Amino acid sequence: MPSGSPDFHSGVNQGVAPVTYGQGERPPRGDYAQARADYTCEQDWAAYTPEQHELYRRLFERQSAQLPGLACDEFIAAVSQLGEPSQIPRFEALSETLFRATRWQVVAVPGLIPEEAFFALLAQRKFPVTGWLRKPEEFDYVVEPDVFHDLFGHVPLLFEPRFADYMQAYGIGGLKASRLEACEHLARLYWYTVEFGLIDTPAGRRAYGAGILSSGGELRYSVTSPQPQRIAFDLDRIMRTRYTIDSYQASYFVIDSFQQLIEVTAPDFTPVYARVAASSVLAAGESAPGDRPR
Ligand code: HBI
Ligand code: FE
Repeated sequence: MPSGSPDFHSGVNQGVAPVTYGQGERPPRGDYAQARADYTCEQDWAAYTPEQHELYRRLFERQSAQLPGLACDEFIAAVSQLGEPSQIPRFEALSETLFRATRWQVVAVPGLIPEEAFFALLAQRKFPVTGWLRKPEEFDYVVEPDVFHDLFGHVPLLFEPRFADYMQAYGIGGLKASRLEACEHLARLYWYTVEFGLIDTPAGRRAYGAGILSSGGELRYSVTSPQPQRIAFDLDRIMRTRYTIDSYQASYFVIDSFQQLIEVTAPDFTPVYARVAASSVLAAGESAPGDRPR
Protein backbone atom coordinates (compact mmCIF):
# COMPACT_ATOMS: atom_id res chain seq x y z
CA MET A 1 0.00 0.00 0.00
CA PRO A 2 1.57 3.30 -0.93
CA SER A 3 1.76 5.77 1.85
CA GLY A 4 -1.03 8.04 2.85
CA SER A 5 -0.60 11.61 1.93
CA PRO A 6 2.99 12.27 0.85
CA ASP A 7 5.24 12.09 3.88
CA PHE A 8 2.88 9.76 5.59
CA HIS A 9 3.26 6.11 6.30
CA SER A 10 0.87 3.36 5.44
CA GLY A 11 -0.01 0.15 7.17
CA VAL A 12 -0.23 1.88 10.52
CA ASN A 13 -3.17 -0.22 11.54
CA GLN A 14 -1.24 -3.36 10.73
CA GLY A 15 1.70 -2.48 12.90
CA VAL A 16 3.06 -5.98 12.83
CA ALA A 17 6.76 -5.91 12.09
CA PRO A 18 7.90 -6.60 9.48
CA VAL A 19 4.85 -4.94 8.02
CA THR A 20 3.40 -6.16 4.73
CA TYR A 21 2.28 -3.53 2.27
CA GLY A 22 -0.45 -4.63 -0.06
CA GLN A 23 1.43 -6.28 -2.85
CA GLY A 24 3.35 -8.58 -0.50
CA GLU A 25 6.28 -8.23 1.79
CA ARG A 26 8.37 -5.12 1.78
CA PRO A 27 11.67 -5.64 3.57
CA PRO A 28 11.56 -3.61 6.78
CA ARG A 29 13.78 -0.55 6.72
CA GLY A 30 14.93 -1.00 10.32
CA ASP A 31 16.84 -3.84 11.91
CA TYR A 32 14.26 -5.63 14.06
CA ALA A 33 16.82 -8.27 15.02
CA GLN A 34 18.53 -5.68 17.26
CA ALA A 35 15.31 -4.73 19.03
CA ARG A 36 14.55 -5.69 22.63
CA ALA A 37 11.45 -7.65 23.65
CA ASP A 38 9.51 -4.38 23.92
CA TYR A 39 10.67 -3.47 20.37
CA THR A 40 12.86 -0.59 21.55
CA CYS A 41 16.44 -0.38 20.34
CA GLU A 42 19.41 1.99 20.55
CA GLN A 43 19.54 5.10 18.35
CA ASP A 44 22.80 4.71 16.44
CA TRP A 45 23.34 8.45 16.21
CA ALA A 46 26.94 8.12 15.03
CA ALA A 47 25.74 6.15 12.01
CA TYR A 48 23.88 9.15 10.53
CA THR A 49 25.92 10.64 7.66
CA PRO A 50 26.39 14.37 6.99
CA GLU A 51 24.12 13.88 3.96
CA GLN A 52 21.38 12.47 6.22
CA HIS A 53 21.67 15.36 8.67
CA GLU A 54 21.42 17.72 5.67
CA LEU A 55 18.31 15.92 4.36
CA TYR A 56 16.73 16.17 7.84
CA ARG A 57 17.59 19.89 7.92
CA ARG A 58 15.94 20.46 4.50
CA LEU A 59 12.80 18.62 5.60
CA PHE A 60 12.72 20.60 8.85
CA GLU A 61 13.23 23.89 6.97
CA ARG A 62 10.48 23.18 4.44
CA GLN A 63 7.91 22.25 7.06
CA SER A 64 8.84 25.03 9.50
CA ALA A 65 8.32 27.64 6.77
CA GLN A 66 4.73 26.45 6.31
CA LEU A 67 3.63 26.40 9.95
CA PRO A 68 2.40 30.00 10.52
CA GLY A 69 -1.36 30.20 9.91
CA LEU A 70 -1.65 26.42 9.37
CA ALA A 71 -0.27 24.66 12.48
CA CYS A 72 -1.81 25.14 15.93
CA ASP A 73 0.02 27.51 18.26
CA GLU A 74 0.94 24.76 20.71
CA PHE A 75 2.79 22.92 17.95
CA ILE A 76 4.61 26.03 16.71
CA ALA A 77 5.60 26.91 20.28
CA ALA A 78 7.13 23.48 20.84
CA VAL A 79 8.94 22.81 17.55
CA SER A 80 12.03 24.64 18.79
CA GLN A 81 12.26 22.07 21.60
CA LEU A 82 13.47 19.57 18.98
CA GLY A 83 16.80 21.35 19.14
CA GLU A 84 19.15 22.63 16.45
CA PRO A 85 17.44 21.70 13.12
CA SER A 86 20.77 21.19 11.34
CA GLN A 87 21.13 17.72 12.85
CA ILE A 88 18.94 14.73 13.63
CA PRO A 89 18.41 15.05 17.39
CA ARG A 90 19.99 12.67 19.85
CA PHE A 91 16.98 10.92 21.41
CA GLU A 92 18.60 10.83 24.86
CA ALA A 93 19.03 14.61 25.00
CA LEU A 94 15.57 15.21 23.57
CA SER A 95 14.07 12.86 26.16
CA GLU A 96 15.68 14.84 28.99
CA THR A 97 14.01 18.04 27.72
CA LEU A 98 10.70 16.31 27.10
CA PHE A 99 10.69 14.49 30.43
CA ARG A 100 11.14 17.77 32.28
CA ALA A 101 8.10 19.15 30.45
CA THR A 102 5.55 16.34 30.54
CA ARG A 103 7.33 13.18 31.80
CA TRP A 104 7.37 11.69 28.28
CA GLN A 105 10.42 10.11 26.73
CA VAL A 106 11.39 9.34 23.15
CA VAL A 107 12.59 5.77 22.56
CA ALA A 108 14.13 4.38 19.37
CA VAL A 109 12.38 1.59 17.47
CA PRO A 110 13.36 -0.04 14.15
CA GLY A 111 10.07 1.01 12.50
CA LEU A 112 6.38 0.12 12.75
CA ILE A 113 5.86 -2.20 15.72
CA PRO A 114 2.95 -4.47 16.68
CA GLU A 115 -0.04 -2.63 18.13
CA GLU A 116 0.26 -4.28 21.52
CA ALA A 117 3.89 -3.12 21.84
CA PHE A 118 2.93 0.33 20.55
CA PHE A 119 0.13 0.72 23.09
CA ALA A 120 2.38 -0.54 25.89
CA LEU A 121 5.02 2.13 25.17
CA LEU A 122 2.44 4.94 24.97
CA ALA A 123 0.94 3.74 28.26
CA GLN A 124 4.41 4.27 29.85
CA ARG A 125 4.70 7.79 28.30
CA LYS A 126 7.36 6.49 25.91
CA PHE A 127 6.93 7.60 22.29
CA PRO A 128 8.49 5.18 19.76
CA VAL A 129 10.57 7.05 17.18
CA THR A 130 11.84 5.25 14.12
CA GLY A 131 15.64 5.47 13.80
CA TRP A 132 16.02 5.46 10.01
CA LEU A 133 15.63 8.48 7.72
CA ARG A 134 14.01 8.46 4.27
CA LYS A 135 16.20 8.58 1.15
CA PRO A 136 16.69 11.86 -0.77
CA GLU A 137 14.38 10.59 -3.52
CA GLU A 138 11.67 10.16 -0.85
CA PHE A 139 11.82 13.83 0.14
CA ASP A 140 8.13 14.29 -0.70
CA TYR A 141 6.86 10.77 -0.22
CA VAL A 142 7.81 8.09 2.28
CA VAL A 143 5.88 4.88 2.74
CA GLU A 144 6.57 4.21 6.41
CA PRO A 145 7.10 6.57 9.33
CA ASP A 146 10.73 7.68 9.34
CA VAL A 147 12.61 9.67 11.98
CA PHE A 148 11.46 12.97 10.47
CA HIS A 149 7.76 12.06 10.54
CA ASP A 150 7.98 10.75 14.09
CA LEU A 151 10.14 13.55 15.49
CA PHE A 152 8.81 16.59 13.65
CA GLY A 153 5.22 15.32 13.38
CA HIS A 154 4.65 13.72 16.75
CA VAL A 155 7.10 14.98 19.39
CA PRO A 156 6.30 18.72 19.63
CA LEU A 157 2.75 18.14 20.87
CA LEU A 158 4.03 15.77 23.54
CA PHE A 159 5.20 19.01 25.19
CA GLU A 160 1.52 20.07 25.42
CA PRO A 161 0.32 18.70 28.80
CA ARG A 162 -3.26 17.84 27.80
CA PHE A 163 -2.24 16.20 24.53
CA ALA A 164 0.54 14.37 26.38
CA ASP A 165 -2.09 12.96 28.76
CA TYR A 166 -4.36 12.04 25.84
CA MET A 167 -1.56 10.03 24.21
CA GLN A 168 -0.98 8.04 27.39
CA ALA A 169 -4.74 7.50 27.87
CA TYR A 170 -4.85 6.26 24.27
CA GLY A 171 -2.11 3.71 24.98
CA ILE A 172 -3.85 2.53 28.15
CA GLY A 173 -7.12 2.25 26.21
CA GLY A 174 -5.34 0.27 23.52
CA LEU A 175 -4.05 -2.25 26.03
CA LYS A 176 -7.64 -2.76 27.24
CA ALA A 177 -8.92 -3.19 23.69
CA SER A 178 -7.87 -6.81 23.37
CA ARG A 179 -10.55 -7.64 20.76
CA LEU A 180 -9.44 -7.15 17.15
CA GLU A 181 -12.32 -4.96 16.03
CA ALA A 182 -11.71 -2.69 19.00
CA CYS A 183 -8.12 -2.24 17.81
CA GLU A 184 -9.45 -1.33 14.37
CA HIS A 185 -11.79 1.24 15.94
CA LEU A 186 -8.93 2.63 18.04
CA ALA A 187 -6.69 2.81 14.97
CA ARG A 188 -9.32 5.06 13.37
CA LEU A 189 -9.36 7.26 16.45
CA TYR A 190 -5.54 7.51 16.29
CA TRP A 191 -5.66 8.23 12.57
CA TYR A 192 -8.29 11.00 12.74
CA THR A 193 -6.77 12.70 15.80
CA VAL A 194 -3.07 12.03 16.41
CA GLU A 195 -2.21 11.66 12.72
CA PHE A 196 -4.75 13.82 10.82
CA GLY A 197 -6.56 15.90 13.42
CA LEU A 198 -7.64 19.54 13.01
CA ILE A 199 -8.50 21.95 15.81
CA ASP A 200 -10.69 25.06 15.82
CA THR A 201 -8.97 28.11 17.31
CA PRO A 202 -10.01 31.77 17.70
CA ALA A 203 -7.70 32.51 14.75
CA GLY A 204 -9.37 29.80 12.66
CA ARG A 205 -8.92 26.13 11.83
CA ARG A 206 -5.43 24.73 12.43
CA ALA A 207 -3.65 21.33 12.11
CA TYR A 208 -2.41 19.30 15.06
CA GLY A 209 -2.10 15.84 13.43
CA ALA A 210 1.43 14.53 12.85
CA GLY A 211 0.67 13.07 9.42
CA ILE A 212 -0.47 16.52 8.28
CA LEU A 213 2.27 18.52 10.01
CA SER A 214 5.06 16.39 8.54
CA SER A 215 3.58 16.43 5.03
CA GLY A 216 4.90 18.83 2.40
CA GLY A 217 1.52 19.24 0.75
CA GLU A 218 -1.23 18.06 3.08
CA LEU A 219 -0.67 20.74 5.72
CA ARG A 220 -2.03 23.53 3.52
CA TYR A 221 -4.60 21.24 1.86
CA SER A 222 -6.13 20.01 5.14
CA VAL A 223 -6.54 23.51 6.56
CA THR A 224 -7.50 25.52 3.46
CA SER A 225 -8.81 23.34 0.62
CA PRO A 226 -12.60 23.37 0.04
CA GLN A 227 -12.36 19.78 -1.24
CA PRO A 228 -12.27 17.55 1.85
CA GLN A 229 -15.12 16.95 4.26
CA ARG A 230 -14.52 18.48 7.72
CA ILE A 231 -16.71 17.29 10.57
CA ALA A 232 -16.92 18.20 14.25
CA PHE A 233 -15.19 15.58 16.40
CA ASP A 234 -17.57 12.73 17.27
CA LEU A 235 -16.11 9.55 18.77
CA ASP A 236 -18.69 7.14 17.36
CA ARG A 237 -18.52 8.79 13.92
CA ILE A 238 -14.71 8.55 13.85
CA MET A 239 -14.73 4.90 14.88
CA ARG A 240 -17.21 4.16 12.06
CA THR A 241 -15.14 5.91 9.40
CA ARG A 242 -12.56 4.12 7.28
CA TYR A 243 -9.52 6.09 6.22
CA THR A 244 -7.53 6.21 3.02
CA ILE A 245 -3.78 5.72 3.08
CA ASP A 246 -2.90 6.41 -0.55
CA SER A 247 -4.00 10.03 -0.91
CA TYR A 248 -4.75 13.14 1.07
CA GLN A 249 -7.57 12.53 3.52
CA ALA A 250 -11.14 12.83 2.23
CA SER A 251 -12.39 13.47 5.80
CA TYR A 252 -10.92 15.48 8.67
CA PHE A 253 -12.36 15.69 12.18
CA VAL A 254 -12.15 18.98 14.05
CA ILE A 255 -11.82 19.26 17.83
CA ASP A 256 -12.61 22.38 19.86
CA SER A 257 -9.69 21.91 22.26
CA PHE A 258 -7.15 19.38 23.50
CA GLN A 259 -9.18 19.26 26.69
CA GLN A 260 -12.01 17.80 24.60
CA LEU A 261 -9.78 14.86 23.61
CA ILE A 262 -9.06 14.12 27.26
CA GLU A 263 -12.72 14.30 28.25
CA VAL A 264 -13.88 12.13 25.39
CA THR A 265 -11.37 9.39 26.08
CA ALA A 266 -11.94 9.32 29.84
CA PRO A 267 -14.86 6.87 29.94
CA ASP A 268 -14.54 3.17 29.13
CA PHE A 269 -14.95 2.57 25.39
CA THR A 270 -16.86 -0.70 25.67
CA PRO A 271 -20.29 0.85 25.04
CA VAL A 272 -18.82 2.87 22.15
CA TYR A 273 -17.47 -0.28 20.54
CA ALA A 274 -20.90 -1.88 20.90
CA ARG A 275 -22.67 1.09 19.27
CA VAL A 276 -20.10 1.24 16.47
CA ALA A 277 -20.31 -2.51 15.86
CA ALA A 278 -24.10 -2.11 15.48
CA SER A 279 -23.70 0.77 13.00
CA SER A 280 -22.72 0.77 9.36
CA VAL A 281 -19.10 1.50 8.45
CA LEU A 282 -18.62 4.72 6.49
CA ALA A 283 -16.16 5.34 3.70
CA ALA A 284 -13.75 8.26 3.96
CA GLY A 285 -15.50 11.32 2.57
CA GLU A 286 -19.00 9.83 2.98
CA SER A 287 -21.64 11.99 4.72
CA ALA A 288 -23.88 10.69 7.48
CA PRO A 289 -26.96 12.03 9.30
CA GLY A 290 -25.93 14.13 12.28
CA ASP A 291 -22.63 15.26 10.79
CA ARG A 292 -21.77 18.79 11.95
CA PRO A 293 -19.70 20.40 9.19
CA ARG A 294 -16.80 22.58 10.42
N1 HBI B 1 4.47 1.57 15.33
N2 HBI B 1 6.55 2.61 15.35
C1 HBI B 1 5.21 2.70 15.22
N3 HBI B 1 4.63 3.89 14.98
C2 HBI B 1 3.27 4.01 14.85
O1 HBI B 1 2.75 5.12 14.65
C3 HBI B 1 2.47 2.85 14.98
C4 HBI B 1 3.11 1.64 15.22
N4 HBI B 1 2.38 0.52 15.34
C5 HBI B 1 0.95 0.51 15.30
C6 HBI B 1 0.37 1.83 14.99
N5 HBI B 1 1.11 2.93 14.87
C7 HBI B 1 -1.10 1.91 14.72
O2 HBI B 1 -1.70 0.64 14.84
C8 HBI B 1 -1.86 2.87 15.56
O3 HBI B 1 -3.06 3.12 14.85
C9 HBI B 1 -2.19 2.32 16.87
FE1 FE C 1 2.73 8.76 12.93
